[in-house]
Amino acid sequence: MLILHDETTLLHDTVELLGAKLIPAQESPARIKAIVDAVKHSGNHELRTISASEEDQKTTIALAKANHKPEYIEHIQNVFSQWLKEGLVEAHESVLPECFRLQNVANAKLRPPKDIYARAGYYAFDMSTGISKNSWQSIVASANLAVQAALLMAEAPTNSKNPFQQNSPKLKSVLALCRPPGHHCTGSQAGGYCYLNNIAITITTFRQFTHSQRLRRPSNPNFASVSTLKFAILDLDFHHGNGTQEQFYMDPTVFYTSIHGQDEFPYYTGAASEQGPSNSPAFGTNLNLPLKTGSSFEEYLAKLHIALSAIQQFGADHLLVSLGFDTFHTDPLGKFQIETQDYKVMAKTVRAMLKNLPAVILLEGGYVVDRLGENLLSFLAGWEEAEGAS
Ligand code: OKP
Ligand code: ZN
Repeated sequence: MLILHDETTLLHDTVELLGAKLIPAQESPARIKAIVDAVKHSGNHELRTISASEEDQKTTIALAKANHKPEYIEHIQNVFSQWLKEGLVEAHESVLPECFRLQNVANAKLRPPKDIYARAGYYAFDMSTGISKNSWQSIVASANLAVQAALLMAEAPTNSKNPFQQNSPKLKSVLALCRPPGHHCTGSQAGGYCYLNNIAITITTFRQFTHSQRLRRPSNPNFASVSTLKFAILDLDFHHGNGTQEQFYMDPTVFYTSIHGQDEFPYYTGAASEQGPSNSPAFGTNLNLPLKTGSSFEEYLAKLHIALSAIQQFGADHLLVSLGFDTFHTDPLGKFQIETQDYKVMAKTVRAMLKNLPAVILLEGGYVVDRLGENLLSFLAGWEEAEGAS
């Protein structure tokens, strides 16, 4: 498997609340280090360590604006230095919100508060999503991995600056080691360790690319089909990807399906009844498969078959996987009974049923740091076995 990594993703280093205590965030740089080490030692995969150029960063931010409000992006980028200047935070500390959006009957339209301290709460929905000195760099590097993964899969035209496309013209799958993850944040609120929705940015990249390709090469034989590209998102993280669901809820060209812990974080979404807007072409393009906490891998597989059949029926052009290893049986944030060897079966099942779909796999959660490497390798082994590739 081709695996994309950027060391800048390790810089983000924040804290979260555990009960009344502030602890180092479970979404730690050590997660990526553990995965990278395991991949290197396995020798079975092609690890590409990249670094986002200034131009890449600009492109990534521009693409992110299709999914996030500009003022939200500006806030995430600048809030730490603003707080530092005001003496609200020290260089080694993190911005954490305190007062959240408050709906009220008299004022339906919410506006960001003038108070710089309060604004952190306007642009977040929980206190697990701190912003440290270098968070922004990691957030952009993470999203850029998603962009580069899409560019690779989209087979950039020869006049593209994409340095990878020459090497891998028939790439079937790519994995991006995104950190921070992306599936919880919304268009204007960070949450659940997420700041930019990497999956949504991947889709925007595909669309943008096909758009420019159309302009450049109007005689492209795929001309008719590229304009109606369809995407299927399979969310395998333990938590419901509320942010991704929201980004595409009204969009009939994007199918979202998720298997996640019932009544778990983020608590207010993920019900099976959330199927898309009724009386709309997007109805039925959202499939939530909540699973009781404590469920076995057999119970998980039953849901997975439902998700995969639905994706087959939808008929997507691209598969996007939100991959989380917090479904692992000892995960501090997950509550399924899944073990290392099960990830091999899981991946093999997915790839066997969706064999010919070009796939972009993005890392989301997974918090048992010293088992992350072997769990990922197990997943990749199953995936490649089904793909029949090296
Ligand atoms: C992100 B992903 C402990 C609460 C943690 C946030 C969970 C985020 C999961 N302070 N709540 O989907 O793995
Ligand atoms: Zn998760």
